[in-house]
Amino acid sequence: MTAAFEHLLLTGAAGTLGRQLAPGLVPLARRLWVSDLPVPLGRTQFPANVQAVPCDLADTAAVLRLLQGVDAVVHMGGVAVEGPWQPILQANICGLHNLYESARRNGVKRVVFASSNHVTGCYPQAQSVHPQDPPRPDGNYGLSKLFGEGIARLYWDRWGIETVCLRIGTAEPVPANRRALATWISPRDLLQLVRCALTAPDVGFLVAYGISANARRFYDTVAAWRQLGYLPQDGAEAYAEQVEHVLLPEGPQRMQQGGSFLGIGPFDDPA
Ligand code: 15L
Repeated sequence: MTAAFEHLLLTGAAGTLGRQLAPGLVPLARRLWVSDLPVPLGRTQFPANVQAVPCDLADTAAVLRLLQGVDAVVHMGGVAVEGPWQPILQANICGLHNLYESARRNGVKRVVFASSNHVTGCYPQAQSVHPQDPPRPDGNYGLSKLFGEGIARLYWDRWGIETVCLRIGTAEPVPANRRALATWISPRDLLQLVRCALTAPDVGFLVAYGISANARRFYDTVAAWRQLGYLPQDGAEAYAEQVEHVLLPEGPQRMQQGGSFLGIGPFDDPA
């Protein structure tokens, strides 16, 4: 594979998805920088030709420096689960604003943004959702990802930075319950999807659900996948016998697309 980018940046590189993706992104760039908070980054091993650069996304000046000379960003950084507002505000909202503002000032051309299925997690599981249907976030985390999609749209419309927002489903080695038979994405499919999102021509602003070829999917994936050239190799149905009896608790967690996140909160954050 010839390098598509001179200088590619992966944020959230010490997280589960960042660690999984880093080796597969190496062939795409002459220089791959990987970033995360100093402590988790220091504990993580990366391929030899990858440079690790610690950075707190909430630190405006540090993010501006981090993006100097960068052509494209795979943004996996931030809080990845439902939880109280303040940490999500800092990492997923202030951090993302810093990222896009620095991208604008540094001439970054494209961002692949790890959005989430939780942007539409309050839809019933019985309904098929298209990326252009109205958002129905299922908590603070889903709401922050909706902000992410909003800032991506703004920076495309005003400043010409392309973004593919990947509403990633359940990115785990194998599906663990019945819901995941709809939402699962395998490690190799996730890598293919991220590569497609980095290299597909003329994406402008695009939202795509990130799952494998799951027969029970909740989403209408056809148009966005075609635009990206994404052809998933795996499907959760292969695991149906093992996990379809594993159910989330009765009620919203079982009925709505966001699953277990519908069982978390409210948080009664301190004022
Ligand atoms: C996500 O967006 C989360 O980052 C992850 O922790 C899972 O909960 C996943 O969605 C999911 O919905 O299974």
